[in-house]
Amino acid sequence: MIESFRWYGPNDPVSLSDIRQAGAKNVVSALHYIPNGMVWGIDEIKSHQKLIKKAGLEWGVVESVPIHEDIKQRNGDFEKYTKNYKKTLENLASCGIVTVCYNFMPVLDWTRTHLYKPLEDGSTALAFQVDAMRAFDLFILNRPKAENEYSVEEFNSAKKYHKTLKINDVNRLTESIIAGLPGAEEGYALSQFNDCIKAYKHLNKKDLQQHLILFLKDLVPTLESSRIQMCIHPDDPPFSLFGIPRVVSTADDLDVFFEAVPSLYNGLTFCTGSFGVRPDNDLLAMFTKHASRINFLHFRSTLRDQMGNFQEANHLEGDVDMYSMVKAALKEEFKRKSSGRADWVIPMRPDHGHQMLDDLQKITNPGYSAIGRLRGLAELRGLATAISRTL
Ligand code: DNO
Repeated sequence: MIESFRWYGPNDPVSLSDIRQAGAKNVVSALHYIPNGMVWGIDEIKSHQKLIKKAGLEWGVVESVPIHEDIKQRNGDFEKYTKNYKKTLENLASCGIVTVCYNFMPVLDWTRTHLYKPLEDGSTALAFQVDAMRAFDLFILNRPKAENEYSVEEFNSAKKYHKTLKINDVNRLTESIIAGLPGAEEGYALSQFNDCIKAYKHLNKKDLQQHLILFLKDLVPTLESSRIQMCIHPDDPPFSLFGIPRVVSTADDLDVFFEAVPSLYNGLTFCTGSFGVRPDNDLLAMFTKHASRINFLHFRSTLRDQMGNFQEANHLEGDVDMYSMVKAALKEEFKRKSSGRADWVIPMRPDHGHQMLDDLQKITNPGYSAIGRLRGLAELRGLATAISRTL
């Protein structure tokens, strides 16, 4: 695995020099300043690439080239945005960058209700609390007819939770959910948010699945000629929010997508933390089934409870059996190498570290502080080193 670290660009409080000291070789980055839907020009790509090279690192993975909402809804200017998307991919390939992560989550990218949940050891973690999400949906966003989607118990429990919130808590919760976490290319004001959700009112899961399939089918000739490995990121969290379907959450979702678009350039970002939130996802089985198209790894763990709440766990703790995942990844690399596949080394980044030590005093991108991820990377490196000795 190539040890990788995400970098949000020159404004990221975690510098390229920090990343180098963490021992990573590969940078995962994007041109976040380019509005969603616009073409990334070759000069812009090259100047970002140059910054990374100057620090002695390589820009190996793009995370993400975002998908415009018109493409997800397959209306409006989706043809123009698809054309622009292909151009961006060709430009990236011409600069030697061929691994591209993206997601197909409607409206919101990854979502949490709490960004700094205090843990017993004094660090903080990202967390998702179902009552908080439901309280936001029902009583803060006031989404029309949202109450029809919850059971009486769920409704009452959310109501009780909402009653405990002070105005500051309401603001913080709203911010956490809709303002856009780092890397989410869209952030919203409360007033816009209901409109964005409304746009999906007439789309069911099958429609959205079909939109994803049609988009990828359209991209495949470009992917194959430019040798671009598209790597879809799972939904985070892996279930529907605000009554809008999500289509990359389960083993079935992966089967439907990859059967419809079998090209190996239609690849997967295997994010153990995202898939791992669902107890019905057998991570190892999902990994093994689609291993040949897994071209990017997000290794992190989550800890869930019976109610559906979850929080980020230390990388080697929580519900993800990281030993099995690292072993599966190393085995896949070995298999690729033996069969002569040039892309046998898979980029892997530690994801979502806890905020800890000096970082507790700093302004950081939630989930992307330096020390927590450095700890994660170090633990994963140790695990991988030990396992590879046994293979
Ligand atoms: C969060 C990230 C996601 C991911 C996108 C991929 O930490 O894993 O924001 O980058 O969903 O498009």
